[in-house]
Amino acid sequence: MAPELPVDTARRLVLERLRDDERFVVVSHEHPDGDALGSVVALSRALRQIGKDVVAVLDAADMPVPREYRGLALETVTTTVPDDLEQRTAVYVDCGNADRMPVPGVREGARTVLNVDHHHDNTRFGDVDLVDPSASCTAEILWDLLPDLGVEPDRETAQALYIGLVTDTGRFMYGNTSTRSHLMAADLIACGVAPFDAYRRLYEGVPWAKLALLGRALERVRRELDGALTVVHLRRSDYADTGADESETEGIIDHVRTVAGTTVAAVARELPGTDDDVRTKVSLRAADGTIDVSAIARAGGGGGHPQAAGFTTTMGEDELVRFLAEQLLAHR
Ligand SMILES: [Mn+2]
Repeated sequence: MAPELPVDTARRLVLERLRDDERFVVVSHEHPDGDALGSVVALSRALRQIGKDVVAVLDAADMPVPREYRGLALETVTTTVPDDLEQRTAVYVDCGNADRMPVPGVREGARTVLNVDHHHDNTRFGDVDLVDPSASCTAEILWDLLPDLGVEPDRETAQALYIGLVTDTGRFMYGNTSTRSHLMAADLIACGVAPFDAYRRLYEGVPWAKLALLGRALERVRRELDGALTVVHLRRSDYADTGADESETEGIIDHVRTVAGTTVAAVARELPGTDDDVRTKVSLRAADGTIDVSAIARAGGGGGHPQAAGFTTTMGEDELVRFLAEQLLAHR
């Protein structure tokens, strides 16, 4: 593990590499969200704008990306790791820990590894770790680097950054929303972002199957500890019956977390696989800000932010609910 550098030192070292190196590979975490995808696209475009050779790689299993992110300028993203990897600087964006790296071999094979992220529990797996938990999103850290790289973002780059910003701040509503987030939004709008277009792409055009899955989820809500713990458990059959795909689980937790009296909200969903291998992905939210849910996620083998975290488990529904209840009581 690299020594923990002050953020401004790390920022300077990352800028040096981005300016001086010529060939890059840009990657993010598995099941990339708006910030991960927006950051991959924005950084790749920005570096190309200053003449760099950039390969942006997503795992084939993560393609195509969820419907709401298809407006991003993804045409240059590939699923193949370049064979000259040992001559490239790898930039990991929005990737909190080494277990969440879906593209195998990049970290081990690249010449240098830059780790640019805002997760407070980032495992600092890079040669240089620019980890700034005060940033609302990784896109915000990248946006802040652009002037020093001599990049004036074009409309597509600005849109990619904006999607990271809007999704990670919960449309400028979560606690990570700051003066800087709004200044960034103003700047990106000046670069040609149309907020209403971005809103429509991200939050409208909802497929009927997604609403049907939400209906199923709301029927399944369990409230434990007098409602302090609110859990939804979705089975494989729920996806088969409604026709929803996994990515359409996103957003369900935002309904659950708003219920009065909730301290921790959880949405668990069974991952695809065989009947004797049932793994469940659990997303957690701190609903009233009194508990650091990343501590619960770490106890379950995962990680994340104090307000939003997750893990994957082989526990069945009742065992999982008991585990979450115990954890909630232990961390309250
Ligand atoms: Mn993020």
